[in-house]
Amino acid sequence: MLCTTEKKVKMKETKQHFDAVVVGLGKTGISCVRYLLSKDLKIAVTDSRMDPPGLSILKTECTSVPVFLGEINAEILLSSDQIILSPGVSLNNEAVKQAIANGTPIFGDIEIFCQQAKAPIIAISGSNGKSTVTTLITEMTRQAGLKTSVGGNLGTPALDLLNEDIPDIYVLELSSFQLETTFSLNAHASVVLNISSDHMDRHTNLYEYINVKKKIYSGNGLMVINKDDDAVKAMDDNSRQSISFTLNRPEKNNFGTIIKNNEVWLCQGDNKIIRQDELGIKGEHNVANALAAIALATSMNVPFDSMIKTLKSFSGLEHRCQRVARIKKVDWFNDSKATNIGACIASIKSLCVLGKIILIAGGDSKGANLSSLTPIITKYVKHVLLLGVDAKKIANVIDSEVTYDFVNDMTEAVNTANDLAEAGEVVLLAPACASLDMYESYQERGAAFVTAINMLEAC
Ligand code: UMA
Ligand code: ADP
Repeated sequence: MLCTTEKKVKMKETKQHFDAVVVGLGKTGISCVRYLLSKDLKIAVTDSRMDPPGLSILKTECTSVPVFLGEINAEILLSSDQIILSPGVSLNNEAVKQAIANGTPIFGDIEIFCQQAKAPIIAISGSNGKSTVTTLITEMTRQAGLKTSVGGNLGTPALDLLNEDIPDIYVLELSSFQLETTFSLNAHASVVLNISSDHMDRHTNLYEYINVKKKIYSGNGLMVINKDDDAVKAMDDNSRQSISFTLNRPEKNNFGTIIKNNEVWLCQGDNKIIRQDELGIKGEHNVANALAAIALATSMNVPFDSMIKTLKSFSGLEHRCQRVARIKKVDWFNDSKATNIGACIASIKSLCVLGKIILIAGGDSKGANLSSLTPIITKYVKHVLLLGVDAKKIANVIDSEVTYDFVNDMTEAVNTANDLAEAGEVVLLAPACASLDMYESYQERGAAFVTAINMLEAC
């Protein structure tokens, strides 16, 4: 059931009254509209954009639904029994704040999903690695013969999953924005992979961001805890069933790594599972991701054979530390999805073994404190090419011994990197920032990088 339909709101001047108002007309908004209409509810939609992405679908599929565009319409929010908020809209939006003050229930699509789901949920959050772990656990469970439905922040809006046959398991990638408006999650197993400063333009401070992430552990399911991350470790609850992973030697029954005869093994306690060099995904951060996925998979009794097959065959998602070219003995890597400092640092750390790095960075830093980039850039980066709105902010944290240039666009970044790079070096796009100041998405930014490289190769 949706939240209470008890009318907490006296209708204001507007003559309309709605059972629910959907705020935001992106992917989530459209999935909410479809779901609510299937329940015969009288709904409206509002979006601050004049031409939101879901408008044409709404106009063709749901002609009877009134839409209020150009601002989030406070009057409409106050004329509704409940508000379904898209993840892209902040709880600090003025109209939303008025509705909260008015006592109108506000929640997101994941809340509705949690109330309706009829199969166990595995829930994944964290600043970095969510999509990688979500994909790994999905593949592992499918490899073991389970019927797995996957969605959330990764792509398919959660409510769309309810249109499919009931699976054995739902795997949900959940962002802090989605967790903020979720109250009934009781996952079979869940994990916060790590915490790094991100989305500081939406959350008041890191403490608030951490507390929102912690909501993924609500309920009484298995807590999977990253012992190497202090903020996550502090979320552990002794009264609950929990299992940990670490890049160090693990405690009995928990997951970690051990070195035997110069080989690094991923293991449970002392039991070896797979050698690090057999993993399809590379870099230390991906060892942590693999261990997290293994820990989650054990909660569904997935046999180690199925996990190992997946870990060998899965070589990573597009735009995540992907080698896209090798030109004159220089390797070019696309990590456009490195949209915060934690991801950028992980990326540099995993590629520095190949050679000195020419880093392409910049975009919208989302209010993050970038100072932790300084030592890693000093140690491993030869030159930085900076673009986007926060280019200067990054320049301010680069030590004087590392050189940098500002560039206007990706083509200029790639051309300059090509002039500077010498054999044995690496050119890495790992922006530490979101792409939305210059591109539609991180995918479009990654594609622009690859296109510019292809132009080089063609010359
Ligand atoms: N927006 C407005 N006005 C509005 C509503 C939205 O300007 O009235 C803006 C938002 O500020 C945002 C953009 O529109 O920049 C998209 O917001 P949305 O809520 O409409 O997004 P959806 O299309 O519904 O997509 C959302 C997730 N987007 C966000 O959280 C911003 C998608 O995650 C997710 O795949 C999808 O739901 C399905 O669950 C994307 C994302 O960038 C990949 N997530 C962030 C991240 O990974 O860092 C959290
Ligand atoms: P998310 O969905 O959380 O953005 P992804 O799996 O898409 O995470 O990975 C995005 C980027 O984050 C990767 O390209 C890599 O640079 C970095 N990354 C992935 N896993 C980790 C991790 N466990 N710790 C730190 N950085 C990571």
